[in-house]
Amino acid sequence: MMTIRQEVEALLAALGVPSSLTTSGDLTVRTPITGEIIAQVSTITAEAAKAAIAKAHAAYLEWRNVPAPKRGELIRLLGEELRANIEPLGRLVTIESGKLLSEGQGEVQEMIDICTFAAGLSRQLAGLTVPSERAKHRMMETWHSLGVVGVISAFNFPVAVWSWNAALALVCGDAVVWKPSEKTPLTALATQAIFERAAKKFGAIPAGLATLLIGDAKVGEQLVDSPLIPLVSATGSTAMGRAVAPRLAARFAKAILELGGNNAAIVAPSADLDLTLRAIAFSAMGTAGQRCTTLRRLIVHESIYDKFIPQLKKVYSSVVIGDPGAQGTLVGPLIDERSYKAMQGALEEARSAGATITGGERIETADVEAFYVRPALVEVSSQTETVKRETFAPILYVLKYSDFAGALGLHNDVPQGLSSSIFTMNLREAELFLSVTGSDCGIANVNIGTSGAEIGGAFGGEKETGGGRESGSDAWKQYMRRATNTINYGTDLPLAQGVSFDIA
Ligand code: UN1
Repeated sequence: MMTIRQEVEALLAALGVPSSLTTSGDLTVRTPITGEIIAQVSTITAEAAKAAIAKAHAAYLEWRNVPAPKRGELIRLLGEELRANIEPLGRLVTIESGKLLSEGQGEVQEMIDICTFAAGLSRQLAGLTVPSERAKHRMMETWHSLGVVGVISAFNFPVAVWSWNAALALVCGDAVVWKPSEKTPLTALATQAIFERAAKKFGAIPAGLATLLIGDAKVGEQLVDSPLIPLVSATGSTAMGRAVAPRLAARFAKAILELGGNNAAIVAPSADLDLTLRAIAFSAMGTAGQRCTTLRRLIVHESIYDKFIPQLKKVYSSVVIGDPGAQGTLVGPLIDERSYKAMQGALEEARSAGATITGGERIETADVEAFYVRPALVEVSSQTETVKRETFAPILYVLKYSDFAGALGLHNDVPQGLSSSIFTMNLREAELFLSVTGSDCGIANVNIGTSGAEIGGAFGGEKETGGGRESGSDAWKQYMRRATNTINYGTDLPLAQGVSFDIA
């Protein structure tokens, strides 16, 4: 039987990552499945990162002259290459981040989908033509490429978040510099190898057009502070966003921030409880509670509480926890001990505030340093500071409501604003939830959970979630700069607003 390290070596070889990149180096990579060391990777110095950014900028200056539909061809080829590698890359995602096999493959599917989207988009980067108030004038807008886009990504979606940014940025004519989480450098190296194969099929691309920088926070700071990077897209905690955003603002750089979520679902009296149960199970326990879109708060009407919560407890106590690669497992490991401790700390706080807790205990694993936990259901009587904080672990706080306005009040009374759901068959409630006075989140759903968004929509949230939007809809506009052009094809020079300025 192959050890996990041998399997990783075989996967990296299949994905085209040279073994010299993963067998020696200062960064130790462990799998959360067993806690074993699976590779050693070299990190880059801040100085080398700076040089790489300059190279990416030079690549951008060339790439912006390539016609957009041609740039789209590179992304189409990237999608094809990803399609051919969905299994090994998906498996590597599972090993490095601990998510289920189907979730690992789903993540690669998300990459393929955004490539399809971006390839089509490369022929649709269109600006408006606007009626001019002046005779024989035409007014229009043109979208130009922006420059080098810095991408900072987190461990929980180690490759998809890069692809949302890179696929759009590259068709928009930008270059990309990527700093992945230090917990997931192998999937980043594999993605880079896949990109390079696509680039080779494409023909010549300027060196450094898509650059991977594996390193610590100092490398991230190079992206944040470089005058050559007009846009940084950063995914991670609100604390990270608080450090990054003011530095970007100080140099007038643009930011796409995708930070903490504290996503809630309202379960109304008319809800289809069977469907609701399945949706909640996936949103709250899927990916071991480590998605930014994970369901963290459940707001249940008092008339169905005593019927529904026991059903949910039953699911929580029977769900299979263990090796995410094994058939039947629904909950894999937490990423590391720090995450386990944060979970236990939050549960302890809730307990001392009088909460009733079901689950949350560590599942002991023989001989391995891994952190498997039973997802926790935490019944609370009010929204305490603990509930208002995002703990990146499978904790679902359960609150009771009596009237709809109260439920909406609880729903919005947290600092974060990423994703939200309502389970109801009542049209008025559903529409109110989606209206301006309803959910204050960037994502608001009816009769589906908070997690697992499709790439076609704009992805991101409000308040402390940071306000950024990635992926579908018109998110591409952030990766370009807009010029408004007015052309006079007449012989007169009428001024706007009827201003007169006659020099003769
Ligand atoms: C994240 O956790 O950072 O909607 C992204 C979802 C996924 C993306 C999550 N499509 O759950």
